[in-house]
Amino acid sequence: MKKAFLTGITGQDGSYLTELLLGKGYEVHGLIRRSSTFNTDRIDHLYRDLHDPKARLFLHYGDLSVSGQLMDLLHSISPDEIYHLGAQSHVRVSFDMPEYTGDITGLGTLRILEAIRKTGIKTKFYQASSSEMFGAAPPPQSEKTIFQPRSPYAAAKVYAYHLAQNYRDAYGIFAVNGILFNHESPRRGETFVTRKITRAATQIKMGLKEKLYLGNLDAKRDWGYAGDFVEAMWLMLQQEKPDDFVIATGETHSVRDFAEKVFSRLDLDYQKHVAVDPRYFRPTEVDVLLGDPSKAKKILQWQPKVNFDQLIDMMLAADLEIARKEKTLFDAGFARTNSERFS
Ligand code: NAP
Ligand code: F7E
Repeated sequence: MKKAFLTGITGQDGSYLTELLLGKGYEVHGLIRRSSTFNTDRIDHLYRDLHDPKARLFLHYGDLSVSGQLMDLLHSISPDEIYHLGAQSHVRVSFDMPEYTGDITGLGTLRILEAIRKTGIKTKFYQASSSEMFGAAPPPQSEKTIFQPRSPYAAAKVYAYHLAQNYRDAYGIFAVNGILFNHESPRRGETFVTRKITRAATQIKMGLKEKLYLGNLDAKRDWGYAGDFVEAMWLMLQQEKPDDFVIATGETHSVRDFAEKVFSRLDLDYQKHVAVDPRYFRPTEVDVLLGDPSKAKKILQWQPKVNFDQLIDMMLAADLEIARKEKTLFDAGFARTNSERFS
């Protein structure tokens, strides 16, 4: 039985990847942070009591800021594959918390790579690199495009990208960079723009909210489905030689297009409900991301299965269900307030 170790297992991608790996018969170990509220919602459906002999998912407390403990964990688990997905992953927040973002998103990668080097375990390493690294570089962006990062998050990811390459060259570690463009799902964090829109639009539909405040409506992104993208991560670690790959759909849409489509699917006029709040603007913006995934198609034989419209339908169906439940609670007098959260 192959063993995998995941950082970021409680995040969007961690949950889909854990499903995939358990489905393939892996034993999965995940790093989780201690939190005063539960942070395992996305993987609770996969968890079996540890007393169950069939349990194959194991969670370990830890943090990407603590290197000694990462070393102990990797030494004792000795995984065949490491998927390093943990990060402070919000671009807007990285302007508010640049030092923390550098520590977790940048140095966090160094700590894992050093743990691999120092323990001498034989393993394969996946680095969650990002299309944000391309920043101001004109589209389409491929593995050959020069990075022009536009945020502390992107700068930290560029640092981590080069570390993965350096540890591959210097120490012969099987380390790959998956340069993933934006990928979304019903499990996307609620402060990323797609989910912010589908959550608010469905609440508006149920009469729980009137307005949705957004930032730059003209930004364009290459949005795919997270379930498809985690398959590409796994494929990268099944290759004979380590290499770096862009994973994208090859289509781009503006935030305005996304909002318009979502509201019209619900028979609502987005112009009536969407307002711009400059609070959500970024000091420097990435205007257009559009990936060229031809290398992944050729070498990994990977291509996305879920298209833009199907992704929207999937997210809307899930968020309508949540909004219906919220409406029931609201009508019964147990409502949570629908005030804006940070995003
Ligand atoms: P996400 O939902 O924000 O999940 C981030 C994960 O990192 C969570 O499990 C979080 O734990 C964990 N984490 C944060 N700080 C940590 C710390 N100090 N120590 C240990 N764990 C920590 O992100 P995602 O969308 O799944 O993305 C996965 C990875 O891919 C990230 O590295 C992200 O930067 C990168 N990426 C994402 C996209 C995308 O479009 N989704 C595209 C390219 C690259 P908690 O649950 O406790 O917060
Ligand atoms: O913003 C604009 C915003 O926060 C997308 C992360 O997973 O993908 C993600 O980063 C666009 C930006 O994602 C709002 O200005 C407008 O242009 O959903 P987002 P992101 O910044 O592209 C990359 C690939 C990652 O690696 C990251 O980890 O939408 N936008 N109005 C808004 N964005 C947000 N969050 N909130 C708004 O109200």
